[in-house]
Amino acid sequence: MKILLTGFDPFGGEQVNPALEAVKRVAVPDFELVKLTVPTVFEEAAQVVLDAIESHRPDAVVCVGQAGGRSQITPERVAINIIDARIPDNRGNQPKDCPAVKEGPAAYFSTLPIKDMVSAMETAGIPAAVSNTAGTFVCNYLMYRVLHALAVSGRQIPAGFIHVPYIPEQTGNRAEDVPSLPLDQIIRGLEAALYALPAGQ
Ligand code: PCA
Repeated sequence: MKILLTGFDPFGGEQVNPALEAVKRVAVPDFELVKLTVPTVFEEAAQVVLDAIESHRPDAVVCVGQAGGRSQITPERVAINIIDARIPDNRGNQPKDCPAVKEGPAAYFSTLPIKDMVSAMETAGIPAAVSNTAGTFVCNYLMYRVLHALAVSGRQIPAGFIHVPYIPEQTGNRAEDVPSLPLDQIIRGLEAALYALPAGQ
């Protein structure tokens, strides 16, 4: 089983992206992992991942991003066909109120086993929950573009998105209480989630 596992680069003034740091360190000996760094840039993000799907022909696609402020690892249930950027991406683009894909369907559901992934993470002692919104920034955009491309090409492989919290190194100096999760827990959580993929059981 070959899994394309992607992580976004740091954005929004952060020095690190816990998603990328975790993706780099995830190890699941039973699977072949193809790891990819994705720029936090509209369009480019989708281009890079869709190209990798074409060249590597993975059996599953799991994209990972940071959701600052969350306290749990959250497999996303749904990607919606809207971009409404609250901050600029890493190239200064800040599109508002436009579709991810013109005339695409309103939304796509994740085709990852999100409930099994949450159970697997909880069993491993890692805080996890299904999320019902991937936001309206680059993460939701990438999830939508990947699911749309797979739907259009008729390729039925599990694909979707997982958001991870900040790591304590990002939140230590803030005055307000911002939740975080240590990197090693994010790594173990992602590993547990990957083992919930059908061929991993
Ligand atoms: N999180 C952002 C984009 C990149 C990332 O890691 C998001 O949630 O859209």
